[in-house]
Amino acid sequence: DIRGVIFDLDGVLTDTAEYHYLAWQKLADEEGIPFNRLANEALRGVSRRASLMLIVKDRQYSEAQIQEMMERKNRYYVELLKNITQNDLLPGAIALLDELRQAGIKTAIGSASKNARTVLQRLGIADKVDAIADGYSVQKPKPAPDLFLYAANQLGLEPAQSVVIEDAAAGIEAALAAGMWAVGLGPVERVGAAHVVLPSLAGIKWADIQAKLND
Ligand code: B16
Ligand code: MG
Repeated sequence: DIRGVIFDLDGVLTDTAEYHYLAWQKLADEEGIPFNRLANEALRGVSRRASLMLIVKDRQYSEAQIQEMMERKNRYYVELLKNITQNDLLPGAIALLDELRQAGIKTAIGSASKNARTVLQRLGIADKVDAIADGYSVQKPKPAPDLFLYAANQLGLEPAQSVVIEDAAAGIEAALAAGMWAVGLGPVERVGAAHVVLPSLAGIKWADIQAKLND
C-alpha cells in the first residue's frame, strides 16, 4: 500500500533548470569553456559538483579552484532565484500536493539542491509538504538511493510504501535503487526506466497514478 509521495523539485514542481543553466553558462563563459543549452541537458538532476565536472571535462583544476567555481556558480544561481514566485509552479503541482494531503498521503521533497528550501519558500509550498530532503541531507547524490531513503525515513515509511516523482534519469535510478515506486515525467528516452511515465503533472490526479502503478 502506498502511503507517501516524494517529489523531486527541479523539473517536477518547478523549472529551476533554466536558472541553473544561466548560472553555469555565465561561469563557463568566464572560464572560456565551451557550454550551451544542449550540453546543459546532461546536468538535469545532477549534483553541483558532478555538474561542474561534466562542464570542465578533462581540464585540470585544483580542489580550491573547483570550490571557488562551485561557489561562484551558486552566487549567480541564488541571485536568479529572487525572480521565482508562485507563478513558477509547474501545472498540476499544487493540485496534487493538496489532493494528497486531503487523502492522508504523506509528502516529501527529495531534491539534490542545497537551495531547495529557498525555492520552496519562494514557491509558497514549504508548508504543504511533511518533510524535506535536500542537498544537505545525505552525502551521496542521486543516482544513489540515500536521499530518497532519507525522505521516506523522515515520513516514517518503508521504501515499498513510497512513490518517487522524478524528471531525471539519475533520479529514477535512485528511486529504483531505494526499492521505491517510480513515476517519471518527460520523454521515455529519459525516464523510461520508471514504473509509470507521464508527460507532466498537468491534470494528474492521485487516482491516475495509483491506477497506472497497479496496471
Ligand atoms: P544546488 P533536483 C538539482 O535539483 C538540479 O536539477 C541540478 O541541476 C542541480 O545541480 C542540483 O539540484 C544541485 O543544486 O547547486 O542548488 O545545490 O532536480 O534534485 O531538485
Ligand atoms: Mg529534477
